[in-house]
Amino acid sequence: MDNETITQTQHVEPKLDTELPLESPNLDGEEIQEWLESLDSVLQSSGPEVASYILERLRAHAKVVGIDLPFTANTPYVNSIPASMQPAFPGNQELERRIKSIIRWNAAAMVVRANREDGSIGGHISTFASSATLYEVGFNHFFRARTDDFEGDTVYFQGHAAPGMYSRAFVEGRLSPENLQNFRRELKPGGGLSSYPHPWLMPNFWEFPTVSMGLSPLMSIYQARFARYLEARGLKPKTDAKIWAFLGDGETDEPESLGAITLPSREKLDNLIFVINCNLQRLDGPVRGNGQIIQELESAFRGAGWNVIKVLWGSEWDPILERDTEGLLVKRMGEMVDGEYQKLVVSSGAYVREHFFGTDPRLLKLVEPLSDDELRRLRLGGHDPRKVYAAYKAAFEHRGSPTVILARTIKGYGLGEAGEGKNVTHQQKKLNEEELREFRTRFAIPLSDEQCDQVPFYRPTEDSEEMRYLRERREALGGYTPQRRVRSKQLPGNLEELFKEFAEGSAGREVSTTMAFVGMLRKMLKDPEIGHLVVPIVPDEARTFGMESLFRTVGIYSSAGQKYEPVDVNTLLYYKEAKDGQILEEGITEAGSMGSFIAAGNAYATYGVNTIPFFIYYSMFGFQRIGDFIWAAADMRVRGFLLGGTAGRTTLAGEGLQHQDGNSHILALTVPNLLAYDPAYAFEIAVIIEDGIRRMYKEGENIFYYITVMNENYAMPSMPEGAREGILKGMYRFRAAASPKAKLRAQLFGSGAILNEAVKAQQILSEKYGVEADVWSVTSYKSLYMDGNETDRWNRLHPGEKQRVPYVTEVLKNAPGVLVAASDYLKTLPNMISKWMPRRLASLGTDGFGRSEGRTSLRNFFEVDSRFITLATLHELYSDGKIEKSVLDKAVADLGIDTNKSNPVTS
Ligand SMILES: Cc1ncc(C[n+]2csc(CCOP(=O)(O)OP(=O)(O)O)c2C)c(N)n1
Ligand SMILES: [Mg+2]
Repeated sequence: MDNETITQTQHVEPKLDTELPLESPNLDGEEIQEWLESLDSVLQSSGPEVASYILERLRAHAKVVGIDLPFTANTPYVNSIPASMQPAFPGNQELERRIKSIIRWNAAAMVVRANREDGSIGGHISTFASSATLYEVGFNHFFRARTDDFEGDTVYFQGHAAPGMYSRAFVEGRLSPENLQNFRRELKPGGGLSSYPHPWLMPNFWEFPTVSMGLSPLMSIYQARFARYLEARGLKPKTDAKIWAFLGDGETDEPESLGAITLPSREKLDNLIFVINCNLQRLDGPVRGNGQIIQELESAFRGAGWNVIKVLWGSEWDPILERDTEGLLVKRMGEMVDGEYQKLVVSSGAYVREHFFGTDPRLLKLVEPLSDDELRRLRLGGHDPRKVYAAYKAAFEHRGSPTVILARTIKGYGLGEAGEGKNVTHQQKKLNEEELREFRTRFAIPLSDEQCDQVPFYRPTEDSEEMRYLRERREALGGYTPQRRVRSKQLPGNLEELFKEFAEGSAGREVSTTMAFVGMLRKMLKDPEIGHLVVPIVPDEARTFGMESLFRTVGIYSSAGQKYEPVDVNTLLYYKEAKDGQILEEGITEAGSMGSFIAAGNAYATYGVNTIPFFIYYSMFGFQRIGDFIWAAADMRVRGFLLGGTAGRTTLAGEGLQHQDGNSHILALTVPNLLAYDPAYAFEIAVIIEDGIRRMYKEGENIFYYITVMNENYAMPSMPEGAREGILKGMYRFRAAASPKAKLRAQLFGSGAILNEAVKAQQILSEKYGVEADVWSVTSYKSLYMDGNETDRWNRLHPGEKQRVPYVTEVLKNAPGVLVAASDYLKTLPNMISKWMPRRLASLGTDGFGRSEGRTSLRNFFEVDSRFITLATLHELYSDGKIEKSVLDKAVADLGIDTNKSNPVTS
């Protein structure tokens, strides 16, 4: 049987009739038998394709003549690949079993030892125990390592199965016993192993953080699509490399898990393989006690156009199924709910006989030759390497759509009384001596009882058959995996020239920072050095940001090209889709766009390609909505630029509560290696992006950027002399006071669009109240905050040495007068750097919900406009005894401030 046939025929299930009720009162048995026989004869004489065609015709005909056929996306509850179509297992099954047992032992030992030392340290035994075969078949036969000549397969390992991966790496000699001993104890001398896959913590080992469930399915989908994008654009060779994602069945309840599954079938991503470990259990109990998670997932994935391969029953079931000529067993298999199945796992052979087979004497007859013990040990598909191998091979060879393998397993497999199949098994991390000995015996680990009690890590000798086999298999697959390797080279060249024009300002023309950014993007796209590496990503928002001109110039990526004439073909900026299009227009999915951002920003490691992603989106739908993906990107050392568009709570007019962003810069504080900027002017953005590309792609720093851009139009000034350093560090004096020697002095701090309000206030204060103010553009409160903390920390740890001065303190050391900050974000943003300022800071900000309104009204409502900045400055001077109360009262009247207005924070 060649492989083509296997993939083509796996949906044609010889026993398809068993999904229908066996007894139907009005059916003449003979008549039905005739139909079945004639189908069988077509199958035999003309093959499955013809048989399938006839059935399709019959279905269509039935519809025409008015027969209402119920829709079902399910196939019977049996293996998708029947035993007759199973390929031969190419490996040495016995050796693989022994290697797997050793890996099982060390994985469990690692967790048990860690918890003997410190019972609070945690870890998981049961997840890997259930998925060991799923991984080992992959390691021995499928997962190809990344080498200099081949990109390698990309594997997303289920986070809680991490001990299994560590254990294998230990047996392979890549991790030391000390490393294993320090599982979840990374701060111990000699280093330890992180609880879960975290590239930040183990940058030479893990590639993808997967333990926040639901992220890896979506990330892997967009990774698979991005691989195709790179190929279509000539940035990497076309290969048959696969993206494997190992998921839990409980994990599929996360909306992100199934939320993007129509994309890979639409895009024909046959480079994508999901393996869902269906142990029917999650943390608390059954995933679907009253239903069947496997059937539910099958219909969801089939409905979405995936190739679904069910691996439910092990080889021991094959002869029993063979004897089931009436389809009774298949029917019985399909009617059990998962809660009952779970009960069978923990029950005796006699119980299985009585409760599973005992419902019909004909079923009992099928298993008559089997002893109770044999009945109990009938394996499930996910624990049978032959079945798993067949599924992986079919998935590997399948063409035209992604594949999902639904593998049935037992949670805590092999733990016996200690937890196999029990509801508490997920959190089992301690095995007592007896349980350990049982586990040892079950998996034939060569340890005496006494040795076993010490829970040693076990590795066969280098010249053992096991070690030779294991090494030979991995060598054949290109080396060890998981392994993170950065293969990209530094970007050459100097980008200062590219951005130079933006230092000159807009010569009075009113533009927004978004427009300025798009101008820069356009220039970058044309640049011979970096143009091809730029990846613009938008979630159906290009027009919002004025990017539609790019549709035409660089095209929108579409694997299908453009099969239609666009409605606006006669316009200059028509909607151009192309096979080598550069823009990733993701539609309304910030999560999906972030998936692309992650794939593109991580390509320097996965593919050795320095793609530079620019993901622009409504800033409110970033951290707030998809913060966990941004956190994962940070962990992965992703590089690139996130652009929070239409930013600022009072700058985005007319929208209201769910659009107007006053918090993204607060949330950006939470991501340690993210630099966050709130620039006001084009030259600031130019300096930040130019330096960002240098730091990330030339210096190889593990940072990425968040830059807010606004849609308010105003004239872009030219760059003040010497501003560059301050722009990057977080603040610089944008406009000095006209008469610095004046008696009444102030320092005004603004950022983003609110900087212009500070500039206006500077003028009002000077003209009407004789107060001379310097205006500072605070481009990054986050950078100033980090610098202040870092300086404090250094000083604390080095008291005897010359004390360092925070940047904020340094630049303000000769700045006289009162201090007032105004922000389009929460007041806490300016407040967090006030302790490094020379004097008290008055902060204005946009705490509170908000309103659908125009900018002027909003800035009045939130009290952040030039009038309120003026008032706050005068109030500070009054508090310092520098001006009379009457000046303040007059100002309130002159500025038209309603002192009884509602409080924006609580209204
Ligand atoms: C987003 C998220 N929510 C909750 C958890 C906590 N958690 C860890 S494992 C687990 C159960 C996993 O069940 P399943 O996906 O079926 O995996 P299994 O261990 O059964 O293979 C839960 C709830 C998490 N890691 N991530
Ligand atoms: Mg599960």
